[in-house]
Amino acid sequence: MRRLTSILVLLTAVMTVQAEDTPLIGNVLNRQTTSLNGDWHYLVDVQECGYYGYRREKLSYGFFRNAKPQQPEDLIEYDFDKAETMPIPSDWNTRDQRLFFYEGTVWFHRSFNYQPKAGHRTLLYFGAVNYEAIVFVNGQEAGRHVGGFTPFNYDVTNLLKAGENFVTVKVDNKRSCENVPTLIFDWWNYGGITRDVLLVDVPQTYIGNYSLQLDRRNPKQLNFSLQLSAKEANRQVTLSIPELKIRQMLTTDANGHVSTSLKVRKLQLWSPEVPKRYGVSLTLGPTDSDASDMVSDSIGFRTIETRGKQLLLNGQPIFLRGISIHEEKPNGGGRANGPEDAHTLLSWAKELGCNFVRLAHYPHNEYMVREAERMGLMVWSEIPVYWTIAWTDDDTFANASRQLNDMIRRDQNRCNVIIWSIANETPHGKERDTFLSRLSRQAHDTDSTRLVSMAMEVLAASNYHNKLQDNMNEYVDVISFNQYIGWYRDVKDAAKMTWEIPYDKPVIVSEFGGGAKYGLHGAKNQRWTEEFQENLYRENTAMLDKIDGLAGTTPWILKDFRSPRRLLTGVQDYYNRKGLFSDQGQKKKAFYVLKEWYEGKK
Ligand code: GCB
Repeated sequence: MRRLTSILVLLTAVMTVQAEDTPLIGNVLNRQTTSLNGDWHYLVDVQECGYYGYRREKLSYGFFRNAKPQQPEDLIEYDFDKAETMPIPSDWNTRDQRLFFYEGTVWFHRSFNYQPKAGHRTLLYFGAVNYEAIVFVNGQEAGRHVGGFTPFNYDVTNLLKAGENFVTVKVDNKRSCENVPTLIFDWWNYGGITRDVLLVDVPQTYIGNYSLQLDRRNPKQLNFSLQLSAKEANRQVTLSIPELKIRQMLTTDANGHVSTSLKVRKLQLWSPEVPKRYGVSLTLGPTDSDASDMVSDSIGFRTIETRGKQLLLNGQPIFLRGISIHEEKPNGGGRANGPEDAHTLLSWAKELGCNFVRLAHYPHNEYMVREAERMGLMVWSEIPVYWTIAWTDDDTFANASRQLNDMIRRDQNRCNVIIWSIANETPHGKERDTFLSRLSRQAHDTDSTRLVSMAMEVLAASNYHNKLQDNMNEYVDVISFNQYIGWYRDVKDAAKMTWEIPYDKPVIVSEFGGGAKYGLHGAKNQRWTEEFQENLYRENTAMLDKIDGLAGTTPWILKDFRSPRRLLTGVQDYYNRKGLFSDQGQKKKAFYVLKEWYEGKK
């Protein structure tokens, strides 16, 4: 017993070396990184006994200690080294058959060899973990994060040592009323470390994040700002864009911040037709010293604005030929990640004739946004404020607000992102309005160069007349709404419908569609057949043409996706079948209807 006590005292002392909560580093993919992707050991911990004792007290000697028996009689009831492995990033539901429906805690663990650079700092970065992550390095807590689709990082310099290290993550994807998303949502609650894990090597003070964008109103002016990781004054920052012959030296203020505006004369703007990006490099001096930092980027420039009911890209009216996409692998489901998945999904959107994608219903992985930018696809990016959130809960608001912030901070230099969406199909009410109007203000304050929208609902139509009425109209730049005529309502109604959107803003129909099982054929009134879906698309596109101010659509959805709400055996089998592609990537008949309609919108 005495031996145990002295070990505990020692461990508690070590525990006090806490890592700091670190602001999100920008452009992580172009930093000096070591990947921790690959095989991680995992343990499924249904009762969280690796974290809580039998009276639900928090253990100071939980699984994160990675303890090993020291004496033959020692009792330790777990061993990561003997546990099974799964590749990271991934989701446990499709990696382990036993975990297909599992919602709860899984521990992930790996060891790695690392030689920290003298005088440098190391960040531990996660692209996303769904839903709650508690991260430990060498047995000590580095930090915890809530929210399944945004990146986070910790400064783990003080927790690492030269040589063998280990990282342990407690991942918990239990749903709850107060979470964002909440208890009920129409997609699979894939659990796990679903995006990249990286060690980022940075100097003591480094380039934290930065923004380089075309001025909202003046296409001859670039606005630049940069924040160092520390409030260090008089550091020299050089911004260079060789192709534009720009080389600007700036000096940080007392907050470690620089900002400037630059006049540019001949600028090739980014557009879906010519997705031009410029090579940009940022240097923190003095160069050739250990204190220097360098980040390179590839940045495009464009303007996006509204004029009455028109949407203008680079000053010209544009129609958004879009499609909604869930972040699922192109063939067979499971969470998508990486450039190949992104390329395949986006190629399908291109084949459909799209110039726009709605990345629903949460921020997708960074590869998706970057690949879309490279391929000339504009993006709608959204946070999972979906259906009925706990509107009056302060923690819920803080969570949504943080997700919004981190989504914007990660992608603020991706010029293809034109719309930040703050919600999907939320119930009208004062408390919702307060919550969402705060989010809208936040999005505008954080980023003035993009538009804010949300997917609204048109409440039941009377006499075939649909009037959109939502108090949030004044807080958004673009009016978007979902409608399911032909699926949740008779398709024959489509031709009779009239639409009134009484706001002088552009309109996007952010969802419409219906389900079909690929390969199931029959009459056009037979539900679940490809013909039913084909006819629904015909009727809907004809109806949409009559909406005044229609500036784009993002039908629901590119590909069948997994959902626990879709239980019809033999047809749905836990897939929402509204895809234009099957879960295996086969095209359904409706694909061609939409493609043809989009042909006419060019
Ligand atoms: C909606 C939701 C979307 C669902 C879709 C459906 O309105 O926004 O998340 O998956 O309907 O299939 O019912």
